[in-house]
Amino acid sequence: MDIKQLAAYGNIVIQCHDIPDADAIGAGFALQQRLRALGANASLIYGGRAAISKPNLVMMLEILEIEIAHVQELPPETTLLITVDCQRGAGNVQNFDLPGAADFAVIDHHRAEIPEGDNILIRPALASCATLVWDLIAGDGFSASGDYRVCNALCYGLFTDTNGFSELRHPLDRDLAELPYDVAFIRKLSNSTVTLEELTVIGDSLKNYEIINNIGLFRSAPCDPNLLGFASDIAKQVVGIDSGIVYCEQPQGLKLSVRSSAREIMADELAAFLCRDVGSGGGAVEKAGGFLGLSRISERGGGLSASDYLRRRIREYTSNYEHIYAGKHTVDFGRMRLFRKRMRPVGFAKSCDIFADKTKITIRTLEGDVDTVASDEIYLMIGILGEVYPILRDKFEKSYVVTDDPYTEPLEYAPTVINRITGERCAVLPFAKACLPHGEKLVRADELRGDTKVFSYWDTEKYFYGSQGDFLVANEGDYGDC
Ligand SMILES: [Mn+2]
Repeated sequence: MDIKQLAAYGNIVIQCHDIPDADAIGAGFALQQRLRALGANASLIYGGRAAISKPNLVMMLEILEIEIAHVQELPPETTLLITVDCQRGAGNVQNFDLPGAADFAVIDHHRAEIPEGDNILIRPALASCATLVWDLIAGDGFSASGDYRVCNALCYGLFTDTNGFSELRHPLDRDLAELPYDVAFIRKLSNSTVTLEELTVIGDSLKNYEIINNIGLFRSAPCDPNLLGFASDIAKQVVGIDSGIVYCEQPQGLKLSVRSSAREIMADELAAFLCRDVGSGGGAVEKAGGFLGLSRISERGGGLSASDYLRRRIREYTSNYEHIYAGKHTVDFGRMRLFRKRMRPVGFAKSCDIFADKTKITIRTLEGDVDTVASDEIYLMIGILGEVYPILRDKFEKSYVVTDDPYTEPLEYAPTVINRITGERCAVLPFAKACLPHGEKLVRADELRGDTKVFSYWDTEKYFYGSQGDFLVANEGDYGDC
C-alpha cells in the first residue's frame, strides 16, 4: 500500500471502529494529517450508537486538537473509505453504504477477517494500528518526531494498546515507542481512564463470577466495553485462573474481554473459539475481545440463553483440545510418513562489514533486541522469518555453505543494527548474502484427527493449534522437536 496512491483518491473518509479507542483515533488522525499534507480532503469519523465519552479520549481530542465526527452516513462526495484499527464488514465497525463508485481500504493490525487485496493492509504482528500507520507514513519520508500532534497521537495509541508500552512485540513497535513523545501528556491521559461511577461497575463485576474448569467468567452490568478490559486485567491475576473473561450484555449480543495468564490458553485463540459462527473474536496472545450476536445464538444455540451459550462454549473449549508438549509427548512419530524438507536459502552478514571492529551493537529483530559486539568472529544469521541472531564464524562455516547469490527473501521487518553508543542505525540486508544449510533435513508428518495444541521447544509463549486436516510434524532424529 502506498500513501500517495491513497491520497490520489481526493475525498477520503477515515473511519475508526465503533466506540473508538486511543489507537484507532491516533492512527486515524496521523493518517488524516498525512493525507491532507499530500493534498487530499480527509476527514476522521466513526459510527455506532455511542459517542466518545471516556475522559482520557476526550482529553486526547482536546489537547491534540483532533476533529472526529460521530456520523450515521458517509458524505456523498466520498471516493475512498479507509477503516483503521478495524476491517470493513467486521462486527465492531458500522458498515456504511458506500456512495456511488467509492472504494474502500483497510488498515488494521487485528487478525485478517477479509480477503487480501490492493487496498488491504493488515499486519497482525504489530501491537497497534498506530505502529502500522507510522510505518506507512515513515516509508513515505515523513518524520513524526517533528510533529507534536501526530507524534503524541501515535505514541498514545501504541501506549494504550500495549499496556503502557509493556507489551511491545514487533521491532517496529519498539521503534515507535522511542519517538520523543510528551511524557506528561501520556501520564495525564493514562491516569484519567475511568470515572467513579465506572469504578463501581468494575468493582461489582468482579463479585459476579463463576469458575468453569480453569476459566473465570465474570458478568458486568452494561458499560463501556473498554471497562471490560480493565476488569479482565484484574480477574486474570487471580491465582488458579488460567483465563479471565468479563462480559456484559448489549442490545445486540454479548461483549467479551478475554485475558490469558497461562501458556495453555492464547487469549486470541480462545476468543475466536468462543465467538466462532455467532460473532467474531480475536486480539493478541494475552489480551483479546469478542462479540457474540444474539440473533445468531438463537439460530444455533438450541434455545440456550446467550450467557448459557457462552458457558457451553467455555466448557467445550476446556475439554476439546489434545495438548502435545515438545519433548514430553507419547505420539508415535516413527510410524508416520517420512518427508524431506526443501532447502531454502537463508541470509547472513558479517558484523564487521556493518560496523567497525569492537563497536557495541544492538540487533533489532522481529524476536527482540540482541546485544553483541561487531567482530571478525561474529556473523549475523537471517532466518526464514527475518529473525536475526549472532553466530560464531567457526560454527557458521561448519553449518552453512555460502552461495554466490545475493540474499533477496522478502521479510516482514528489515532487521537493523544499532550502534549502542552513538545510536546510529544501519540496515543489515544490504550486507547480506545467501547461504544454504549443510546436509538434508527429514521430518515425520501425519494429519491430525482432532483439535490439538502443540507446545514447541523454541516458543515458550505461544502454541500451534490445528484441527482435522492440519499436519503434525516432528524432526527425524528428535521426535521431541514437533
Ligand atoms: Mn488497536
